[in-house]
Amino acid sequence: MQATHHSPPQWPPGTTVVQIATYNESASISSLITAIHTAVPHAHILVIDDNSPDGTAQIVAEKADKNERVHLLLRTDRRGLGTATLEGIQWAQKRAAEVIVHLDGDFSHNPADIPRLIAALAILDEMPFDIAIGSRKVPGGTATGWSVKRHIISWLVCWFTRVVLRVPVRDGSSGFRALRIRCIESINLENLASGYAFFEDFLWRAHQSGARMTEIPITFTNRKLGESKASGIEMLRGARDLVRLAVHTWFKC
Ligand SMILES: Nc1nc2c(ncn2[C@@H]2O[C@H](COP(=O)(O)OP(=O)(O)OP(=O)(O)O)[C@@H](O)[C@H]2O)c(=O)[nH]1
Ligand SMILES: [Mg+2]
Repeated sequence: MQATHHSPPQWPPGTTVVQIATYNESASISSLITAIHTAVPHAHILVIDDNSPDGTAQIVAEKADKNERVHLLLRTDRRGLGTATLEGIQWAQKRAAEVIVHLDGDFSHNPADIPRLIAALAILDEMPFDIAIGSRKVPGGTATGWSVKRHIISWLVCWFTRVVLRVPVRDGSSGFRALRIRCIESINLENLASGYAFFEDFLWRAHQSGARMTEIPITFTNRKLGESKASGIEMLRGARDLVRLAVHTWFKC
């Protein structure tokens, strides 16, 4: 099985790519792909898998063989949610996609919400939005099934992003977003956080480059299948990356 790197086709204007970074999501990936295509039938779906030992990539490859709108980007030499998400964005950019949506591979994000996120980008006024965030922290948004500890960590990270990093959104750590590809061209993508802090780092850079952001309420459901990859060590790495960003924000170094 090979990643599809060579001579990418150019898609027609208006193409949407929905991407999912996966590591050991074999329990949910097949039904998630089906649910995404039910919500957005014309979208291409890209799964970026880091050679999961549980065979997630094989499941996706079988679906991709049968459906030209399903794609697998298999990475065999590296790991990381941040770098996987970034590679997915760049993969779609090379194919001239217009909108990218990314979401988790464990059904915590409801694929039925994707059309609302895309619609938020399409609102026509003088300056349409570049990024629509599926937000748990605006009225109507929520996270279900979380422990008190998880709520506190999430609150702290979002507070830090809004107040210390000065990114004017309430749910800066949401991994459920729709992005207009055009705005990515003006964002500096070098040395983005490679792990879970990718999402805050990306928004921070987007804000610096003048991207317009909106938040759409969603219900986040704690994973029911598979296991979390958000280990203690990943959380610590994320915290370190956020502190680095804060130093940069306040001291410009
Ligand atoms: N490609 C890739 N995907 C990853 C990696 N780590 C996590 N993911 C995926 O990133 C998404 C979010 O990871 P989760 O483990 O669900 O993290 P979380 O939502 O903070 O934690 P839970 O609420 O416990 O599920 C899932 O689709 C994971 O499979 C990685 O190293 N590489
Ligand atoms: Mg999850």
